[in-house]
Amino acid sequence: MDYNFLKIENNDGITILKISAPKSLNALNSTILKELGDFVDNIDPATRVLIITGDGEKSFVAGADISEMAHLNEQEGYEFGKLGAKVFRTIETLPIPVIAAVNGFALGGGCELAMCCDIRIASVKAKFGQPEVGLGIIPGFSGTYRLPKLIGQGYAKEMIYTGKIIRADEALRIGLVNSIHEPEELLPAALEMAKKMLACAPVAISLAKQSINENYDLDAPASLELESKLFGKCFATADQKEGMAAFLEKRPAKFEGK
Ligand code: CO8
Repeated sequence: MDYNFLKIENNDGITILKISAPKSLNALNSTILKELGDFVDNIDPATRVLIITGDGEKSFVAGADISEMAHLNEQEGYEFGKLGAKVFRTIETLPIPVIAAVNGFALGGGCELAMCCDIRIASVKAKFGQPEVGLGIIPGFSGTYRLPKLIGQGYAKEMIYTGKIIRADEALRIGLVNSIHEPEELLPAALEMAKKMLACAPVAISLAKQSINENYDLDAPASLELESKLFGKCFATADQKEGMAAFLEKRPAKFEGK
């Protein structure tokens, strides 16, 4: 599929994906969502870390496209919500780490896109919010599911019921982002984090991600059983043999991702 709204750069195992719709501050219409869905469904197997950011200096993603949503009926609204939820769940369950480098507005569907990524880092200029109730809708791309899990119900409800927009330093304080950076240092910071991940065993990272993600919805006994099973799986990998041998032989490990 040719992409009109995605810019993709591949660099030695790290892929940078930029959402690019400058006329609408990178707002997500159904075409962009479909492109994003196609991209993640067919992600280059050489990609070991994905970084998602917004094109331009002002916006990560300013939400779902309001001009497209304005005319939807109930069934179409349901289908649009399902499309966004499906694409974002695919991103969340990719077997590789996904870092959101939030360079500007991350509102509505933009905040929801950032939240389906494993890790969020932000420019000091970034702004976050779920302003949907001001438009007569609710967060519909999984925001009511993920925001309370990330920052707790109390503050999530305040953000969602008031539609308030928060700055990057507040997003850092409430744990919505891991770190904040000067705008020109944001992508370098994301790349530096990605490179640290590249130095580690890919299968182990993937299994750790699976364990953290699936533990969300399990009770303690089931969660601990899942972790033990995935921990056991590590011992069936060449990377575990190599990682431990390298430690004992006092040399750097060379992981093959097997
Ligand atoms: N949709 C469509 N167009 C947009 C959007 C958007 N979300 N955001 C910005 N734009 C457009 C503007 O209309 C404007 O276009 P034009 O130049 O043709 O007038 C252009 O981008 C530039 O925007 P502004 O002139 O408004 O720029 P400002 O710097 O003055 O303001 C803001 C920037 C604060 C980001 C402002 O544009 C704004 O408030 N945007 C809307 C933010 C918003 O409410 N986002 C949430 C949308 S709802 C949502 O995401 C729901 C997700 C779940 C969907 C479930 C479906 C069922």
